[in-house]
Amino acid sequence: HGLTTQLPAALDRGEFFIEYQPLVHLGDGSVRGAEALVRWLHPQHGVLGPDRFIPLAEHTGLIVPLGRWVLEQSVRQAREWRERYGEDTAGGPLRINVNLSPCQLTHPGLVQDTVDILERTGVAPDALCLEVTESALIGADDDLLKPLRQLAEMGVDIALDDFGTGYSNLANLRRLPVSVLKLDRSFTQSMQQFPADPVDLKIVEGIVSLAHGLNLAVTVEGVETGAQAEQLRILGCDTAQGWYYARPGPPERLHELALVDA
Ligand code: G
Ligand code: G
Ligand code: MN
Ligand code: NA
Repeated sequence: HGLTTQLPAALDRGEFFIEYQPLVHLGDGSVRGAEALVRWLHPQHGVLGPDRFIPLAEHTGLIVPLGRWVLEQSVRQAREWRERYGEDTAGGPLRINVNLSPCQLTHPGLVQDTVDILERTGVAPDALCLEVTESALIGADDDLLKPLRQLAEMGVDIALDDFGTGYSNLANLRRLPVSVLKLDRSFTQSMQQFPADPVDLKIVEGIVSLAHGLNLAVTVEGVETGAQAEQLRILGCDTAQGWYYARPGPPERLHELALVDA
C-alpha cells in the first residue's frame, strides 16, 4: 500500500495535524474540554481522516511514535488553553481527550512516555483523559490493565470509547480502571425522533444508572440536534460531543466556544 510506506516520512515532515472537538456539559452547555482527532495533510491527496491511515499505522507499528506525537501536541495545546484562560472559562479549566490504539496499550513505554510528556509540559495529570475502545479491553488480563491502572492512579482519566458496541460483560466494568463511559454514536442516532424509541430509552437509562452507580461519568457522542441533546440530558448523561455543538476544528475555534458563556 502506497500510503503505508509514506507514513514514516510524513511524520518526519510534519504532515500530521490535530483538530479538536469540544466536549460540552449537558446541564449548563459549558465547554469542558476537547477530543484530539488526528489528520494527515497529504501532499497529493489532501486531508486524510484517521480512518484512512490509523489502521495502516497500527499494522506497521508507526502508531507508537505517531500516538506519542499526538499526545504531546494535545497536552501542549491543553497547557496553552490553561495559560491563556486559566479557570476563566464557564466550565473551569479545559481538559484534553486523546485516543489510544490497542498497540499503544501493549507498548511498554506508554506510562513513562505519558509521565514525561506531562512533566515536560507542566500539565497536571487530571487535565488528561485517555480514550480506549471497549473492544480493546474485552477480555483484558492484568498485564494489559496494569499500565492503565498506573495512569489512573496518577490521576489521568481513562474513558471507555464506543461503549455499547462491543459485547463486554457489564459486571466486568468494575475491574477496569475507567472513570468515563463514552456512549457510542448509535445510541444518539436512535434519539433522532422525539420521543425516541422506548426500548432504546430504557437501554440508555440502564447504562447511565449503572455507570453512575459505579461512579463513572457518561459522555455521549454524535449529538447532531437539540432534540437529541435534550433527550440525553433528561436521561442523565453528563457531557456531549457532536456536530450540534461543533465539528472538529482548529484550536482557536475552541477558544471562541469556551469563552462565549464565560
Ligand atoms: O476524526 P474522526 O471523527 O473521523 O475519527 C475517526 C476515528 O479515528 C475515531 O474512532 C477516533 O477514535 C480515531 N482517532 C482519531 N484520532 C486518533 C488518534 O490520534 N489515535 C487513534 N488511535 N485513533 C484516533
Ligand atoms: O473516537 P471516535 O471514533 O468516536 O471519533 C469520533 C468520530 O465521530 C470522528 O470521526 C468524528 O468526526 C465523528 N463525529 C463527531 N461528531 C459527530 C456527529 O455529530 N455526527 C457524526 N455522524 N459523526 C460525528
Ligand atoms: Mn474517541
Ligand atoms: Na467513539
